[in-house]
Amino acid sequence: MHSYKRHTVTAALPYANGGLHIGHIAGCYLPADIYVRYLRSRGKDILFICGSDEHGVPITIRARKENCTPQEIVDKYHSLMKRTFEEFGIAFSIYSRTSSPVHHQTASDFFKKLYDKGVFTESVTEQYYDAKANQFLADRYITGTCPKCGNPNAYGDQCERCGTSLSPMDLINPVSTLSGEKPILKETKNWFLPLDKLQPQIEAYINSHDDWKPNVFGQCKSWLNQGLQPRAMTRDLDWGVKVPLKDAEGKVLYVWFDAPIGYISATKELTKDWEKYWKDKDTRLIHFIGKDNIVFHCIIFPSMLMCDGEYILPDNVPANEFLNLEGEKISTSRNWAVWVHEYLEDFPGKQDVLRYVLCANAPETKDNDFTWADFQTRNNSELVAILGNFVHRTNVLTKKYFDGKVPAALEYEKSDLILMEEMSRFPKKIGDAIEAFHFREALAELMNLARLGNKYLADNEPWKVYNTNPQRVQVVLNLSLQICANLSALMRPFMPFTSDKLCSLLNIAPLNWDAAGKADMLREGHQLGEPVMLFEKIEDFQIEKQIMKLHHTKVDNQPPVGATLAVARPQKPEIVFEDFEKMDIRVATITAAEKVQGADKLLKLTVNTGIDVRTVVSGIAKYHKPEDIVGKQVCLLVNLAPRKLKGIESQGMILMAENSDGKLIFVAPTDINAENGGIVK
Ligand code: B3M
Ligand code: ZN
Repeated sequence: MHSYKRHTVTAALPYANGGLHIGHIAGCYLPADIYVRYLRSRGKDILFICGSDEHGVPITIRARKENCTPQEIVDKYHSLMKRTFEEFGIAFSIYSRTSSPVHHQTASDFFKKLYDKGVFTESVTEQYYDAKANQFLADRYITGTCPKCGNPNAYGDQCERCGTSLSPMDLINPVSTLSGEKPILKETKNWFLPLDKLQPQIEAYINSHDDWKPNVFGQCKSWLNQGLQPRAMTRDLDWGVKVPLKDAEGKVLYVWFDAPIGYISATKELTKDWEKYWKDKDTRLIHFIGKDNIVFHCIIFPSMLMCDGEYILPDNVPANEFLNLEGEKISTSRNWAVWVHEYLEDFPGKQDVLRYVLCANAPETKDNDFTWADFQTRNNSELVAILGNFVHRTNVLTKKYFDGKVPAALEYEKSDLILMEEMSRFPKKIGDAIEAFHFREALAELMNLARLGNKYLADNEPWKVYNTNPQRVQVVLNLSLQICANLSALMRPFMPFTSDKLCSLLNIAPLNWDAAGKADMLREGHQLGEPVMLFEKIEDFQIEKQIMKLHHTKVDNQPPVGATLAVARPQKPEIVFEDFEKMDIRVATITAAEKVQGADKLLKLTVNTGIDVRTVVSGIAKYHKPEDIVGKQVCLLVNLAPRKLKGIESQGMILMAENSDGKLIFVAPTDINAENGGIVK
């Protein structure tokens, strides 16, 4: 445990332009909440700060889309997110918003102080401008091709595919998202943070934190290696915190300048004592974020804090990777997401099931996948079968034999002593893992404690022993109940709702972390409460319904304007219609697929062409798993002369399109009415 006097823990301020999905929760809010709940349970002085990020282009773009004002957008989504967090049990000390007057004042003062200190460089530069819309095109108002990875849909501030932070000038083939037009260049004055000059200080700061998660530290190093560039801290926009200077009409602070200051303003709003949470060296500042926010929290915000000079710097930034959903990237625009407010409606009272699954499967070290099948399995075979089952059996047996009162443990056997010794180690094991931000490991240990309990019951078989040796059963149930009490305390950071239920079942007030580990948490004669089920089975139909919903509400929109290959190959020489007509292309369905031994690129496919069932060998193994493509309809060139590949005769060729990253994707009928054998022409 660090010897800090207090902690300030922040979780990234979500943009108030939509709801919260499981990716947000798994990436940032749940780990932060577990961490904070743990430290609170250890009696630490800790603030947990969050709020809505209500400025920036994401908000104004949404307002245009929904045909209303930015203020209406942030009001709507701020209250939705606030309520969702509350209902999901994310226990912020405060959930504020950056449109609040306190924030505007704080951000404005922060800028002014740096300005007065001469920190910023003022420069007139040419920026992209949409002549039709009469507007400068900052950040997400502009898209184009990423110069790093060729993603044709990179934003003016960031490429979401490769994570590179960009400026509009970096984009190849820039396009205005307002009009779809090619923008012109126009001069404008802005204030820049000279990150280039600050590089040595930032470098020293980052290097003193080589204990950060490898993904975080690595990203910072790669930024530093490329050499930091000055970055504009103001924008030509009308939505945001006004730049507090005379000659700055029509300009606002860059959203990434004002948003992190939102952590400070929210703290101010919460307590008069805010300064000690931000300026006292005995305070440990920790930012929980998703991986796309690393540079802002590890480089830009610390630079701002350094320039001010009075603030402490983030001591750790435990960023997670991304969570995918059913094998695909979560996407708000395609509505490929599980929305937490909808989950809460569809699974009332089951916050902890989702909390459990998202933690057990958190993208801590690499991107991970959420599937509804895994959700069901983890509920049924872990929460119900291990944790719930242990608590239930202990409770029922105590009711049956001892009227629901904790029996006395008069004489321990060796196996009991071993059990107690093992039990005593859990608070430290779990706590150490949480402190190291290894939340999955911590949760796995919690389940091991329940497993230990199940094994103890199974080994001792109180239901068999009672008739001959009721005294032995007293000991066994006493210790099993002690495990239950331990579980109630140790599960609290992860599953607070279930911990409450378990406390009411045991008829105790919530126990602190440091009380756990012992075998005297429940006193002899203590009356247990009414039985409650901690978890219940989730049925197949509930899962099927969710999967159907996902597919039905998915928006299969075409990629936005500008989604073309970075470099398209030139057109081939002209052909006549008769040339084309020679090709017999049919709709066909893949009915079986397997890997080809000794060829890591090839799949052996069985396809129903409507004419016959035949074998096709296809070089797509790198991009598609056999199990994912069975049942898929494709377009197949059926009259291509057969040829042998790795000894297998291939009787046709599947049409595929090649993406800019070389990935082969299916050119397939999208209409479910397509019939095998249909001619493609
Ligand atoms: N609103 C970005 C995001 O949601 C952002 C975080 C601000 S934290 C100060 O990705
Ligand atoms: Zn990129």
